[in-house]
Amino acid sequence: MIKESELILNPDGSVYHLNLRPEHIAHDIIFVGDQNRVEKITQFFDSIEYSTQKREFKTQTGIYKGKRISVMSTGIGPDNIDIVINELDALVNIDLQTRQPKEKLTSLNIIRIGTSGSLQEDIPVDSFVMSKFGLGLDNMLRSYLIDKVSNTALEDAFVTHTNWDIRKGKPYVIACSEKLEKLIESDKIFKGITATAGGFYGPQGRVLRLNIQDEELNSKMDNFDFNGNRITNLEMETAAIYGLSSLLGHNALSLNAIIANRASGTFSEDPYKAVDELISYTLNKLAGN
Ligand code: R1P
Ligand code: URA
Repeated sequence: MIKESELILNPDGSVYHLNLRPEHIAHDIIFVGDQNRVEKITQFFDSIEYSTQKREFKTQTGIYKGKRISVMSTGIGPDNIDIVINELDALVNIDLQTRQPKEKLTSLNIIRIGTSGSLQEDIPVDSFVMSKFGLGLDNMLRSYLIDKVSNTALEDAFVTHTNWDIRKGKPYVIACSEKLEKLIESDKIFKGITATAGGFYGPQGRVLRLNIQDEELNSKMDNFDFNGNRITNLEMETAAIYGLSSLLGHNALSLNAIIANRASGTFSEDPYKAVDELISYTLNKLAGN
């Protein structure tokens, strides 16, 4: 039995942070970072059956063209992903009455629709990236047995190429779920390795007033290549989503609208347009159109 201190439930039986009970979620779930993006998606639904919010975690479940989908905001960063995926997994794979893990496990399909900064000149603002791999620079998953699912060849290549300071903790690399990659297959979307950082400024090499960046590391990241896979973009959730989903047996895919280009120093004039396009593309794929 899982103790009350480990799996914390609210008085109405919902999980602690997400405020959800098992019947409130679909098995196809779209993650967005920003809570205001949830309704930008569910405005297209035929009906909404459930809405809730606690802190930055807003969830709406409803029907889009006959398909039941949940949309939820994760807030910013890998630490929030730890909360969201563990509580979602508890909703489907732990009996909340008896507090026992279920024998027959359920796999969720998780698709992130996010925003991101491109590292490559030829991946401009307002384009889209599908993360074939998540490269975790954030260290979040080190408390789990991440070696079970990580891609050691790619990790070693990255450490060697960048001369990575191992005191920062070895980065982990996890692939997207093939099932979802096939669902979204499109030549409109660049594919590559998405590096996930634990912060927006320093950890992504952005200098404002604190000029203590490792320029050599930054340029080596831009030029890294592993079997034709380059590091395409930087954001703050993908590797954590891929890592925890793999460990718990869920499918995950991360799609990002490029709103900043770090190579050219440009920012999108209308970042929401690219996000909106990605939303309608993903919804139609999920609904089988
Ligand atoms: C930073 O502005 C946030 O934007 C990106 C980053 O990953 C980080 O969460 O994603 P979202 O637009 O999904 O929040
Ligand atoms: N989100 C990030 O985390 N980084 C960027 O450069 C843009 C969006």
